[in-house]
Amino acid sequence: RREAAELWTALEEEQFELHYQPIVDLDGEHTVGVEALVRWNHPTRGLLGPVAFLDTAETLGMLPRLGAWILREACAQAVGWQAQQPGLELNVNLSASQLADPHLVERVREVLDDTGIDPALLVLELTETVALTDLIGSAEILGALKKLGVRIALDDFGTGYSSLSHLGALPVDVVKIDRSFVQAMDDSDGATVAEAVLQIARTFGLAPVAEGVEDQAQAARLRDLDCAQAQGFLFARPMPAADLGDLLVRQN
Ligand code: G
Ligand code: G
Ligand code: MN
Ligand code: NA
Repeated sequence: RREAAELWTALEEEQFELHYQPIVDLDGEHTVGVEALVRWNHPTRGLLGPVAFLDTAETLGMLPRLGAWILREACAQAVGWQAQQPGLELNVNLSASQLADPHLVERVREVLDDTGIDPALLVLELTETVALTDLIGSAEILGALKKLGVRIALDDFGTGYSSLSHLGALPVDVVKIDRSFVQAMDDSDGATVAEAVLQIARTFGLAPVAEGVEDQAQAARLRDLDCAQAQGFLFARPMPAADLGDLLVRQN
């Protein structure tokens, strides 16, 4: 109960902040996009990751509001970076309750209008378990979001029960290949599974982004499998906005 009160205060007093993790093209290892990842700058416990508070916030009904703040903050930040690096993409995670929020499309439209971000450069990430819980409802909402010009990514791809028929029913553009597949690539059975997951993505015309790439061997295998984009500690960890800004200046 104390944490509940603290979380509401955190929202009022804007104790949340966003870190950003680069998404790179595997050819040149250039940053082509960033994923916004929320942190709680707790007054006494320091900087907390989403695992420490996001489920509680969701249960308390704080997302959609927190989610709307995250989207607005990330878009405003990205517009600045895009002035330096045109075409830089921004990925923002959506939670289950945001997808269930009847005002979601309106909220996203407002943020697009207010920040002036090019919708084509915004990618909204949904975990496949969330997207597939209510397939018909999801397809409708994702369709409405896509009419705004944004793109949709299925996060943690391959870990849910994404039967192929379900995948075909959702208007999705990108799949984030779950890091469990990337890390399993170290042995030959795992590599075969990763290849199959990438093949499924291609069959549906979806652009794959490999997650959790931690070493050069994994990156090399992904290049061999024609995976164009990746994210992971090998390239960069999630970092504060100022550091990401420095990284972009160095690379441009
Ligand atoms: O680095 P990391 O610990 O930031 O993220 C852990 C998990 O929290 C990931 O599964 C990620 O998708 C989720 N997450 C991080 N930031 C956000 C956010 O802004 N909104 C939602 N809904 N989930 C997030
Ligand atoms: O939204 P999602 O579940 O994909 O969030 C990304 C999460 O993965 C964040 O918690 C981020 O810190 C974490 N992450 C990013 N790169 C790596 C990596 O190379 N290895 C591991 N173990 N985790 C990573
Ligand atoms: Mn994600
Ligand atoms: Na993920």
